[in-house]
Amino acid sequence: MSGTKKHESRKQQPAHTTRLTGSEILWATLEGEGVTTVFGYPGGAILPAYDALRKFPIRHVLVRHEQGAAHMADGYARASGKVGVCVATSGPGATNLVTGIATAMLDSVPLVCITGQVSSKVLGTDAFQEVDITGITLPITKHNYVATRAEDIAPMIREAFLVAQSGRPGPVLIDITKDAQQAAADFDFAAAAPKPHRPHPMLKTESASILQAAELIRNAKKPVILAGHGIIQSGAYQQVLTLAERMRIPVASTLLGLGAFPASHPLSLGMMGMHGEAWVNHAIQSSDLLIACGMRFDDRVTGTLATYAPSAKKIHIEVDPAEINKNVKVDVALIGDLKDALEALLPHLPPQRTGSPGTPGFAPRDEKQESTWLREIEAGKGECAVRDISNLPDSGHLYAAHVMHDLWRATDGKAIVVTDVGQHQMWEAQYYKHDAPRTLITSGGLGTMGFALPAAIGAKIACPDKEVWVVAGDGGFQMTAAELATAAQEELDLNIAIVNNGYLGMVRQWQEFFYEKNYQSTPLRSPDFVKLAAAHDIAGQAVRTRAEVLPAVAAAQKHKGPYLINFLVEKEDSVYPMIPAGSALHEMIRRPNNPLVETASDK
Ligand SMILES: Cc1cc2nc3c(=O)[nH]c(=O)nc-3n(C[C@H](O)[C@H](O)[C@H](O)COP(=O)(O)OP(=O)(O)OC[C@H]3O[C@@H](n4cnc5c(N)ncnc54)[C@H](O)[C@@H]3O)c2cc1C
Ligand SMILES: Cc1ncc(C[n+]2csc(CCOP(=O)(O)OP(=O)(O)O)c2C)c(N)n1
Ligand SMILES: [Mg+2]
Repeated sequence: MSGTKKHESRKQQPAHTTRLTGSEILWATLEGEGVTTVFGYPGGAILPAYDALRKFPIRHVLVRHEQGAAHMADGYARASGKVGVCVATSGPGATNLVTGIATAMLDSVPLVCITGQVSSKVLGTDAFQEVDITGITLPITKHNYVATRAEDIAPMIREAFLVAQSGRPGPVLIDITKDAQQAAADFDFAAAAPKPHRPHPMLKTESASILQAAELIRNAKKPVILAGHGIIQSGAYQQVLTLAERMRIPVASTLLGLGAFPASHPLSLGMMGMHGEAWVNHAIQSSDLLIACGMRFDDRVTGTLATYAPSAKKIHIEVDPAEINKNVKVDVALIGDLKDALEALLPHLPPQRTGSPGTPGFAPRDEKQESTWLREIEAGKGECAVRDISNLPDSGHLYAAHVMHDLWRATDGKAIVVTDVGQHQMWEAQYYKHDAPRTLITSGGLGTMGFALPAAIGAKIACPDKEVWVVAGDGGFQMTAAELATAAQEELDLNIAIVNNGYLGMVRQWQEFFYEKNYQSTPLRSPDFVKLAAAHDIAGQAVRTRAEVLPAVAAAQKHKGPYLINFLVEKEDSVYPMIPAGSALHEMIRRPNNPLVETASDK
């Protein structure tokens, strides 16, 4: 039922215009924007909106904490490529969204967040549950609005959708006062459309820069493509694949870029950075050309900037002009949408392996040189490679690496995996090979513990036919474990893997390496997670040995409804390699001795 239609008979209106309350305008506009699901939690200042919701074909997922609502909207957006929507009341409801909004901001995820606000007449009086949420979220939103009049709601929401998705995506918040929700106004969805924006003057890829970039690529002997999240956001998979294959350039991925280029492709190197593979970081350090595609040279990716890829020229293809030369000074910047920029660049590169003799500027490819570079990288794998753990004997010890590897095998590498933050997140990135975009959902920039379970709920609702796995640590899982009740209430077919090492493992690892093993406040006592699941009517089991991993995963896959596996893994294992803070990209701490060391603590 369309909210617009339902109210058409109320009054004589110009064509397409209907008289609605602000609350009805809110839902009718969301419906017009194609929203089918929102994640939220009610309260006094948003009650008029909740009262009107029954008239609209929008599914409301009742969360257990508003942080969960923001993460669910975030997971929904990352899995689907659409805008995620969350709703909260004023005051504590709104402030509970903050961590989720910041998480989306740091990873450029498009959200529209709706908050109720006290009545406009009492704004600024410290009224009950009044907080200045637009002030609070100013630095963590792309834009935000206060609506104090019903007639402003539709234009603000429509503009919010445009802002959230355009250019570099991000979260937008609209704070709607209670009296604006209750007042009536004319509603015309089409008329509320935002005026076309003039594109940012810097957002045009200069043809001179394209030619410069093409020349650098043609002449490079040791090029590397740095594949980032922007590839997923612009949908430039095919263009990046063409660039890599045509010029035979190896591809290193950021954490958020995993899946943008198929991990199983022969030119795929894997993850770069602090916990990236050693040979990937060495390749970057010895390259003569970096082609950064939709990535922002985060400090987890570069190590110390002074020593970053010292001999490499750098091409940065990026939609946000503010990112150019922010961390890494580049030789050529192509500012604009990645897909468009690559479409403009590719015709200037040799169309085939041999080039087109006679075409100006088309140098023939030097196949020998390419192979030498690829062989040099391949040779770097040798001892550095993360051990092929499928060949490891089952020593009776269960390592997180085993769990991730077996999960990858059992799901055929096709599941959407939503991780939390910590060691398990890095092991997932190392051992689960993502061949398709939007199959790894993880909080990279803010590194928000508690993200996984709610974000996975959002991802499952966005992609009900996909197999979705939560991979969380014992610490982070407890931060938002209340959302188990949401998964149960929504009867979601969601699989949950807790990598339980009895520690805030990533912090313990830093204490081990840099604080003389002073494990202050990192040993962690947890509830029996299987019993906790049972309290929610959620099935599950604990797993202690490698041999039990695949059967448990199979049981979760077979089970209809949520299923939780508590993997009791090696307690004091660390993620290797690791670049200590302040070190160069090639100065990695390596796994001592055996790739997977057995420790005394796991008798
Ligand atoms: C415990 C922990 C450890 C970590 N270790 C690592 C590590 O070892 N290696 C690693 O890589 N990361 C690591 N990270 C993640 C890291 O902090 C960053 O989040 C990540 O590197 C960012 O990847 P990105 O630049 O590809 O994505 P984003 O930060 O999302 O940046 C994407 C860029 O693409 C641009 N963009 C967006 N849309 C478009 C478009 N249409 N066209 C062109 N450009 C576009 C954006 O403007 C932005 O600049 C770690 C995180 C945690 C929590
Ligand atoms: C909300 C929040 N608080 C604190 C941190 C700092 N932190 C990063 S990783 C980590 C430990 C995570 O422990 P756990 O969830 O058990 O995962 P593990 O590292 O053991 O796999 C902590 C405390 C954070 N990232 N987010
Ligand atoms: Mg842990």
